[in-house]
Amino acid sequence: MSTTETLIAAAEAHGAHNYAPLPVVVASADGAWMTDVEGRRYLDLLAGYSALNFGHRNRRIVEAAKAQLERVTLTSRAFHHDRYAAFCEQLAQLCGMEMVLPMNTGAEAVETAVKTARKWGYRVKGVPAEMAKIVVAGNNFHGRTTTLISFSTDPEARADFGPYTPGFEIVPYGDLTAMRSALSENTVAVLLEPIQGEAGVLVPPTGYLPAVRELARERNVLFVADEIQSGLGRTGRTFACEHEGVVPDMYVLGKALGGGVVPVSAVVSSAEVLGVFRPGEHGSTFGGNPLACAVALEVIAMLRTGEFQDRSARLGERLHRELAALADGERVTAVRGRGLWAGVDIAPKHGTGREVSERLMDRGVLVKDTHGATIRIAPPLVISEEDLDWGLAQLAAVLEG
Ligand code: IF1
Repeated sequence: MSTTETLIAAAEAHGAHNYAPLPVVVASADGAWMTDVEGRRYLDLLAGYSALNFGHRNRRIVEAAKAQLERVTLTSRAFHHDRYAAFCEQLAQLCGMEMVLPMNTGAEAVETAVKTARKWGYRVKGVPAEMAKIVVAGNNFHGRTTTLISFSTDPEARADFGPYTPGFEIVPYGDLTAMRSALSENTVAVLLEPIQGEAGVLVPPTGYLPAVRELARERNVLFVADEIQSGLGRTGRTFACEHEGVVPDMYVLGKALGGGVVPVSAVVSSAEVLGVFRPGEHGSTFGGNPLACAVALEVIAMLRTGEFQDRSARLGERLHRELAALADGERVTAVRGRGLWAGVDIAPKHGTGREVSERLMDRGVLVKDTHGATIRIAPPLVISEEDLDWGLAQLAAVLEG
């Protein structure tokens, strides 16, 4: 057996089978490239679902992490530490908001948003006890906790994990009429991905997000934007909401905030909204730890210059131009996305998204399929034009015959 086969067999023997990874075993990575245990190189066109926006082992981020590793890594929130204030202040500023509540994973941050909205509903809006409702969209992906899968519409994510958390109403994504009629006196929040990732990089109809923004304002409902995947440069702006001039009441951030090094997530909002918390009401052992703050501070500093957003916009145009050329119905049937982010529907005669992903892997390109026919492309924002072109040429070659 090859090293790859041996390691995969061992992983399957002792690791739960909650994933079906492509049969590649990565040993090292740098920038937009990964190297497997056999020494083969692969162009990473997934970037850890946007967790690696700045590339693998980004120099600045690794240096920031190393420096912090030599000072202090964890204090717990029982004590203050000297990176916390700067992290909160600078993240709030990047978001144009006032307050930050740090957590670790995306799912924890969405859970935090749910708790924040409910508490705000009871304490500020005046919703009767236990009556708070949150409106969400069909085909959403917000994470895998029991509450978050309670309002998933994906049977794989949901089945056999009940009983489910009540208090959520699901409306079709992009349907303003449905959204309007779902809002009631007891609605505390609308929770949306401004572009739905797992659903296949679904961009809502133009005008939908601004209309929901306005509706939420009129009805005294919090507009919560899950920008865990879409935020922090991926779409060519700091936030996907910006493309339509929308400012939500709350951003939920994760993935790239940790620079591809450590899990860092956060809820960012106004002092009125995040001000609802009192000591003991919410938290996390690792949330806002010194190492996480040091890494995130470097990420924030990098985003402040706008260079990664610009790069994503510029390379994104190139990506979408080249994908549009493949979208002749014979090779690709549809392309969606913004910036360096695309959902590509493969014509049925070329097999499933998974099969195309495997053929791309054989050519040294790594992507991930979703929903049968779709592959999603989300390269590190640091990818070079030449590498991007080469990766897309491999896709074109796979879709030849
Ligand atoms: C996996 C998907 C992508 C997210 C949004 C919250 C979370 C995610 C908008 C939770 C996480 C991940 C999870 C990852 C695969 C990936 C994913 F296919 F599952 F949907 F990117 F498209 N909000 N998305 O996209 O964040 O708790 O994972 O940190 O393997 O489950 P998390």
